[in-house]
Amino acid sequence: MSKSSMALYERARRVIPGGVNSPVRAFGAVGGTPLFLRSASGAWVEDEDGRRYVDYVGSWGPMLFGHAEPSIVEAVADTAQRSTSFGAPVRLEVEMAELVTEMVPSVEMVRMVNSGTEAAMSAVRLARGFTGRGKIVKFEGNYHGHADFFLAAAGSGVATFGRPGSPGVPLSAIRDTLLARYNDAASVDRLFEAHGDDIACVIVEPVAGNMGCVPPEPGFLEALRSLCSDRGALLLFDEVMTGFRVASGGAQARYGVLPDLTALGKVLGGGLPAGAYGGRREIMAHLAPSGPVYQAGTLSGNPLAMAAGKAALTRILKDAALYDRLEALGQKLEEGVRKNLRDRNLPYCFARVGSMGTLFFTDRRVTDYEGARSCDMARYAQYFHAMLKRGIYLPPSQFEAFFLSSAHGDDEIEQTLAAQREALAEIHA
Ligand code: HOZ
Repeated sequence: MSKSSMALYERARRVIPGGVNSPVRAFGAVGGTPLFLRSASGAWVEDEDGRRYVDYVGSWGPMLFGHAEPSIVEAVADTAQRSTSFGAPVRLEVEMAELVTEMVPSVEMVRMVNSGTEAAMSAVRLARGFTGRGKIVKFEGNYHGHADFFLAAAGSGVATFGRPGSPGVPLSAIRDTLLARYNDAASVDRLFEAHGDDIACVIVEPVAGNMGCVPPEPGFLEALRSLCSDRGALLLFDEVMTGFRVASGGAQARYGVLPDLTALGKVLGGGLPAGAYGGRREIMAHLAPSGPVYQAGTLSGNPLAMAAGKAALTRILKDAALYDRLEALGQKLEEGVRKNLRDRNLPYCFARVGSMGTLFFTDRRVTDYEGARSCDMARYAQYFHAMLKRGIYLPPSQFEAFFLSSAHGDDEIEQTLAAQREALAEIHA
């Protein structure tokens, strides 16, 4: 056990609610003391006691190239010399917007914000403003940040702590949030039947990552596309996790289904706080100051975040084989995990899309929130700690995806699989 982390956690709990600035970090679902990390490089993180771990959290997604990637660090350091914020337009914002519109197929115009939460909630406001309709459809177990109207059957920390929503969210805020079942287009159809012309948008994680990784079933995203088009509602992809992660153009490029609006974050900011939302020009033109839908932010388009994001996106564009390498790495990990679990009589479901995935402890194939919740959380907690003590840092919740980076290599995968063999023997003893 990390002595320094325990000491820091004690101090933290006196001055920070729960000792953390974002709930899932607290290890609430797996027990024990969260690791306090002090540095990281490539695929490795180091805790306050100097112990090193192969990192599969990747700051919850942004670290596509691993930690302290030199081109990102240099870009940030260089930009910081000329000010950390202007609150005025800067060249880097234009360059970033050009990169995003070049890379993400459905995005013709884009607005920068500071987080994925802000991107998703602003995109919904725009969808409502554009359509003049009030209701939204979201999927159980999907998570779009912590805006009030999203906190109904949400994934991530809300699921981790087994809450239906959150105190403080008035019923009036979620009255217009309609819930559908992930991978079940018929459940969306029924909502359209009942609420016809009142639905402004259907928001979906095209690959769910906040109830663990749950890929879309063939035809699911296509069905959402046609339902929205037929009913005059907008299709909003929350690609905060999948954007620049499952392909350079995100899930919409990987699956060939184009939404009307897209929320971005994580990889977009290269590890600095950044989010964005974008889409068709005629919709984006409704945003202030060109249109009436208001949204603003002092630090939006912040030069440090834009510099880091530009460095990350430029690196993606320069490396034509990046996603093939990530896929090969993911495949190697998956094959090893399946081999380790063979003949163990330990029910599991391994889901993976490129460099994101989840090992669920359940005897069924996980396709929706109910399936994700059927998992054996106690077993995941045992597994998590058995891996942690062998130097492998996994997400501390069954409801979060793991992430690989381009800095992971064969050595890290082999070390992970060797640790897993021992861990499985321990938890299955
Ligand atoms: N909601 C994030 C993962 N899905 C967690 C962010 C954090 O705790 O840093």
